[in-house]
Amino acid sequence: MSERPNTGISRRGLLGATAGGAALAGALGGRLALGTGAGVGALALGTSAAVAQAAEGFNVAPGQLDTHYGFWSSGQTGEMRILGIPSMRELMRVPVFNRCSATGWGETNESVRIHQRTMSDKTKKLLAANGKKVHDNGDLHHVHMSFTDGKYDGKYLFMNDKANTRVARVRADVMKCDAILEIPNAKAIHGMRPQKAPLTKYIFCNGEDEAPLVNDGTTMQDVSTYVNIFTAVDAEAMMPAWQVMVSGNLDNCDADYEGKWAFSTSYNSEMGMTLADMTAAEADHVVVFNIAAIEAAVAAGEGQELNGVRVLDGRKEANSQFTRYIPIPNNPHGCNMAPDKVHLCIGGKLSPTVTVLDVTRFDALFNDNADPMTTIVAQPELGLGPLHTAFDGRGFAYTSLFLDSQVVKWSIADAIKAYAGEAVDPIKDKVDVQYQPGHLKTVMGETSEAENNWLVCLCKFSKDRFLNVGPLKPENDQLIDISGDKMVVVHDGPNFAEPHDAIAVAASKVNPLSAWNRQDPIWAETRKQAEADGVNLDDWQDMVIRDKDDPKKVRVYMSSQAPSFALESFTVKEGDEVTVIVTNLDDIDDLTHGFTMGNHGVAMEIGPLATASVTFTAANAGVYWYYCQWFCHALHMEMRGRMFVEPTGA
Ligand code: K7E
Ligand code: CUA
Ligand code: CA
Repeated sequence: MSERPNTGISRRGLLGATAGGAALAGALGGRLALGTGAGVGALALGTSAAVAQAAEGFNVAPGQLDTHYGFWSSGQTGEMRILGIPSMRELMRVPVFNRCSATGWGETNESVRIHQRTMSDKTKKLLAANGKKVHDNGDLHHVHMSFTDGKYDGKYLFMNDKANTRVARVRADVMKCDAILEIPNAKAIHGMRPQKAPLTKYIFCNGEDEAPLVNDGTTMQDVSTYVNIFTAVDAEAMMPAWQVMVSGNLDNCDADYEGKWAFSTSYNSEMGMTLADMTAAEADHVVVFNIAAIEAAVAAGEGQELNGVRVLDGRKEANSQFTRYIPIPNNPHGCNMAPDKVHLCIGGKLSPTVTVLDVTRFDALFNDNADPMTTIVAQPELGLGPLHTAFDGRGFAYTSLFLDSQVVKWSIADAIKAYAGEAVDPIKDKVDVQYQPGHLKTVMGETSEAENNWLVCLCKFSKDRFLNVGPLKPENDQLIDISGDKMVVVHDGPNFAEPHDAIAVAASKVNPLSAWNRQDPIWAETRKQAEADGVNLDDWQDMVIRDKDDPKKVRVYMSSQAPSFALESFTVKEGDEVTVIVTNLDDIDDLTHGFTMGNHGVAMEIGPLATASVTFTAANAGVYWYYCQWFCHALHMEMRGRMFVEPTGA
């Protein structure tokens, strides 16, 4: 019943039944032959003994720890997730672009300040007009860690929000978001990568959607005024450093190991507005960005200043030293730099090929105007719908085949030989995955320290792999053992919408705190306000303060120690703007308190030694209970108090 993985390209009937499969099949001009439906249950495995052995390695017994952190994107859920590898257990969710009911993220004053800190004035006005404090949704595709010398440095995690053109940063010491930047001028940040070397000075951000550079409605019907924008964000300041206008749109990106280049794929070199137009050309391209040339031009004040950012013209017709365009067939997608520091792999998507570029030849593109085709050193035909490529430390590459629902293992060296005319097959193995894989990641594979143990493959469809939970199904994150010659799928992991990408990081690189530092900058403004109010946040203090200048504003300071809040009750008036500031004085491992105000839509997390605050409007007169919603003590239920709301005029 099982199909052998190495007998060429398998066809699966169920592919045609998916929207993506159907659209792609159409775009492929019917090249996708629909099979017999044999795909279901046709998991091709080497031997059951190999599976058992591999599964043994993936089992993390109770009380044992994973060897690696996995940092997962969550797509339209808007959060970052932390999983253990190889157990694939979800360890934590870190809200970023989303509103989180548990932690109060998106509503606490600290998180709202982080959302608003770097917003453009225009955005603030728009939001004010909507009566909303923040966008509380996001489409988070890519999570990447900061680098030093081509290795993860354990400092930050960066992530994109395609929906609202933003990037965010999570501090790896506390695993909380500490900056969100809405990028001006660009539209829809999709591909996003930190600079790998000498350190992460920039976050490279691809603008996927085209729009007029000055998008004020005056030329919106005139597509010839549309541009796409590549942005470098200063990783420490979390502010835009510079932008480059490009020809064609921008999809995924990566950076080299010398700090000289960034590169981005484009699927819409046609600048088409319809599916037919976007797939019209035989080839699109990769844009190579020359960072030194761009920095020199920015320093010299070239280009134009727009919304506080210097914008350079790197479009084809500008003939600048900022960019070069390398033709790639056909609507390419993935953009992955190999740990050998030389080879850049571009997934062909509509082309069954991965194009391998030698980045050491990029100097000649700029210095000698070399033919871009001279940078292509291999173009192996791997199967249908190649999207992304991952790498181990042995020179093998692993490419996801979306349409074939497979992962293909191939040798970069053999692909280069084959391209030069030698009779070698670069393909070493294929394994079925369930189903339609997008990103896939080896452990440390986007750094110079790639390992040879696990491959995580993030499948877009789970279909029949789990109990049916209704029309909306989970995605399927699969763990593949790559330690031997044959790849072996050892674990299916259902996951909620919608992991696109993940990275796997050795546990030794990540060392988060167990309790907060009382001086943490996240609540610096709250601390400043407390000092102005004469409140010592580091003491078991309780105070209710009515603002001298604005008598509608009340600040309630209380600390918490299991199992009680310092304040058993406090009193405000109807319609008061109440800010509750809670400091958790417990420093015991894992002793988190919460603060929930009944019937006010207010709840927040207060971790060990943290301060958190939330502002709300006191509702109609009456008594309202607040309580700790984080189970903290045998008397946790008793950890509650009353807010008395007096009628106005009382
Ligand atoms: Cu391929 Cu947004 Cu990285 Cu999804 S992208 S798969
Ligand atoms: Cu404090 Cu529950
Ligand atoms: Ca195209």
